[in-house]
Amino acid sequence: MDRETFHNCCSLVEMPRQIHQQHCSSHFIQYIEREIAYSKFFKNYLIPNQPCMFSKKFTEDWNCRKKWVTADGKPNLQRLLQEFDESPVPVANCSAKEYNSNPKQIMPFKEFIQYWREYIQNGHSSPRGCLYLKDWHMQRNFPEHNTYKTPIYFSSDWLNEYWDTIEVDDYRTPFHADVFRSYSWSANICGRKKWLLYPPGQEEFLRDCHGNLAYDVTAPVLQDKGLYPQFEEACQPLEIIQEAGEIIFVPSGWHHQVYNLEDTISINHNWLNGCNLDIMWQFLQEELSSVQREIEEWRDTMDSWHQHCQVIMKSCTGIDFGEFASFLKTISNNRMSFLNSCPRNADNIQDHLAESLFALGPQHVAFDLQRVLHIFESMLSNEDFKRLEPSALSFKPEELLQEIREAVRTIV
Ligand SMILES: O=C(O)CCC(=O)C(=O)O
Ligand SMILES: [Fe+2]
Repeated sequence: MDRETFHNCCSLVEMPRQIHQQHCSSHFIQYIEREIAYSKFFKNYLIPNQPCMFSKKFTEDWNCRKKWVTADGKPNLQRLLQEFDESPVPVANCSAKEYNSNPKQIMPFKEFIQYWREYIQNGHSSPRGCLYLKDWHMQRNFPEHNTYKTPIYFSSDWLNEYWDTIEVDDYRTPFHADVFRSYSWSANICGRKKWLLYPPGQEEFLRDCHGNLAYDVTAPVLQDKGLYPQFEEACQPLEIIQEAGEIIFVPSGWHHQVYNLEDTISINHNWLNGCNLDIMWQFLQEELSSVQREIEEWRDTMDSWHQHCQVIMKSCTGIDFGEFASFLKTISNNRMSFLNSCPRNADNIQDHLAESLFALGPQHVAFDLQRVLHIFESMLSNEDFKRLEPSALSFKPEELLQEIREAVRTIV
């Protein structure tokens, strides 16, 4: 990141961002034909939380694009079988609906490919329903396959784990926003998809009279005013066709529904960083409030009511306030270690992290620390955070806050 972008973006750090009621300002998605500077992507898409599409130039040297696709653009099932054979993979059944998603099972990759072959031969139907391979952490399990390379634009990735997933499907993904309100990028290895995208806030108009999100935003039932009282107020979604090789950037909190128009293989990745950390923190506070409303009636009869709210929140969203604090601690400690040591061999942090921080540059590290500091300050003044039992945290938040403040003071 360059100095100018850093200084412009740091003035945003203190500014409360209004992402919660965006309107459909344009019916077109910005198209990125060839390489642009990282700062440009940061300034024009990450910070303003705007979607864009990268051309197939950005994936043309990926191994999976060369090996997993036949000359006529179809999935190369033979080749995939050779590579993954008996590996267990998660498969969802999109003919069955459990709440707002589809039930999943684990099966050998081979068995899924056999199903898929039959499904294709049978004119895209099967007595077993419509199965699709989803959320498979392929890159994590087979790093030696060197399947693809994450573009630099998506490399400031604070979700410590690799959440690379690969999907093989030809159906519809129900209407949703991604986990923790993260960003996502999704590359089509082969096939085509249609995306319907709604800016953050529009989902409020797409709820039924009980407050549940629509499963399919194109279903005729949404016209029923009794069931979907606010549907008329929703804007038209951004409708995008994604071709083979293209990568879509889906910003934080943009709800989406996806159709596979052909037999498709795609690589999806969710990520978080200093640009959308405030959105995640806002989301976690809203999740906790909704749990609190849900069990309000027991508030006065239970001593550990607040602790229980945290437990329920963790089981619903996968994270509670204590873990969010640990997440921020890891991110800030890594950056402070990086700045304190010679960048090329920062011994306290993993090599690939040091490499990635080095590539993004010291201005980016400074930006990251400022953002963590800002959210940490907000968290420490949150009443529910103050109520956490000391045992919920593995460190003293005030001490860490001082350390980060000191680090930021020395670099700005
Ligand atoms: O490609 C798809 O089916 C969409 C996947 C998606 O939106 C997700 O996994 O969050
Ligand atoms: Fe998604």
